[in-house]
Amino acid sequence: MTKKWWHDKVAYQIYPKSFYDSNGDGIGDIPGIISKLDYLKDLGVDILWLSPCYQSPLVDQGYDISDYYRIDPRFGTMEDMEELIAQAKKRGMSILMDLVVNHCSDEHEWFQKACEDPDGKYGKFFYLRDKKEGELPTNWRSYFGGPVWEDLPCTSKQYLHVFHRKQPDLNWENPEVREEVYKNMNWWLEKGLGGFRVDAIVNIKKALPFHDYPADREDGLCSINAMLAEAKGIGEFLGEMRDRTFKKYDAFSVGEVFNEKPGEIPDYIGENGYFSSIFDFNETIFGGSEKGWYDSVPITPDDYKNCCFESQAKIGDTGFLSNIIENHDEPRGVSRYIPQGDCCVESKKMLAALNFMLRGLPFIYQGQELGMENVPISSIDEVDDISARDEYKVALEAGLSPEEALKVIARFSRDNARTPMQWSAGKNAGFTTGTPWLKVNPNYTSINAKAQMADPDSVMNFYKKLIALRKDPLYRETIVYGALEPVWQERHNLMAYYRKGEYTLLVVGNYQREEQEITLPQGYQKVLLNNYHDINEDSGCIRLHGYQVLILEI
Ligand code: TEU
Ligand code: CA
Repeated sequence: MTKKWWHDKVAYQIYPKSFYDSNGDGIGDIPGIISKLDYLKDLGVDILWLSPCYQSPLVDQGYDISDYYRIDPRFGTMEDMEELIAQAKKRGMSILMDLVVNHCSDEHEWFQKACEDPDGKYGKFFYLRDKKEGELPTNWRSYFGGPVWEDLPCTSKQYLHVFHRKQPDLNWENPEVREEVYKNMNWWLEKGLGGFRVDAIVNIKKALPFHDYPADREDGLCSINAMLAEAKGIGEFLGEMRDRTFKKYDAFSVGEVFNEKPGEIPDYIGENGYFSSIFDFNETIFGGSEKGWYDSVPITPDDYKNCCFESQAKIGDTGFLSNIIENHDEPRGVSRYIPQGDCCVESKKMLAALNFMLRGLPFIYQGQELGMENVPISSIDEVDDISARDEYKVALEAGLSPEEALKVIARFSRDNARTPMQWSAGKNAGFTTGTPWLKVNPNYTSINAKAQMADPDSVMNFYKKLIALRKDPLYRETIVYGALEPVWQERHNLMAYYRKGEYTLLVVGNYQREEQEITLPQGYQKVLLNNYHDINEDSGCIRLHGYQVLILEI
């Protein structure tokens, strides 16, 4: 495998709106990020992915872009962005922006022009169909609920949006659209970006000609996945994108891809893959249902383990997965992957180590390093996330009571990850001096960065140790490139694996509150990390404490 500059890095995702507010308007901003660069440097992360901060109506919190060449004034200015790139570089860090090009905002100039002249140049930037009374062009359901078709204002046409109606899909079959996208990407890369996280990219290739699929809910509509499963040839677009943009800059790119077929992995992330890496969503997708969030099955520790190992086996040494515990679309990982009632400092550290030591590139989502948890909600009116609001309706329509539906939303709402970063025990968790745009999780008085910095046993300091271990010159090669081999996979509530390279490391986590025994006939050389202060052992037999995790050199 050819070595790449990003292989041994650690990445960190920033959700700008909720990271740090520098001017008291309640909204996190780029100057706020700049002021926290030293915090991030101290944590040890190298690559910073920023969720979108381009000009946007913020209907989907920035994933609806109305100008790809502008920073939204709420987040700052272009000068701020340039300053951020420069300040990051000074500290040996690189910035990734979010590339959202499956769709733009309906407030983008292209869409405005398409409304003015649907048969002209910009009409061809979108998927438009003639409107027929009482009939939609297809029966597809948008990701955020309802049909994907909406009337094109002041015309006799309708346009396609697989996400929100304010996110019209761009027509990637049109070479002019692709040119515009590449031009913009190169413009940003010229500014010194490290690369891009590539949003919702699996959606850019549609199965043509459009047709209906069997309905999968009472609403008579079908999931977009039915259409995507039939769409062939996305590789042509992605290969072109790679050659015209990333490749020229040796940029890092990570794709939001979750429906690749096993045989296609080398195309995606092999030597000359479309992307540097793709996210592993196996655990986040687990238990999901086409019916909606209300119908999903909770994940158990054994499921979690099997999901991780399945992904690892699938990728092998073909390339690099990007491993996540959570992101801005998911609930907090500690609230999801740790059995209810057991979420504590030890179990949070265990989850961190088990995920972080997997083969691939570790991504930390803001606040994950503090063990931030899901936020309690008492009414649907408190919820901002458009996806959660739709899923609430879906749950009610399926017959759940408002209380039950609210419980579902509390479990899955994307707001869980979007509450303001908890910097201190001060007012608004130290996030803003004004009124935060989204409610702060009330647990900030006990879970916050300031307190954790001062506590050697905090979750944050454990993350620092994990990051330092990945960078330790002695073990780096093994952790970055070493093979992953599951151990004792069939054992209940135990997740263990070897990382084998120049050294052999054993990562083992007791995924339950009860103690559990393991035997190491050959013993071990050294303890590299332990979330407890002791190891209870007796002649080759280790009695692991509840949620104890160990990283041992064998
Ligand atoms: O998400 C793409 C995606 O697949 C979503 O359907 C995701 O499953 C959903 O958020 C779950 O509720 C990306 C972004 O990460 C997300 O924040 C955006 O809303 C979406 O694209 C549209 O740009
Ligand atoms: Ca602000």
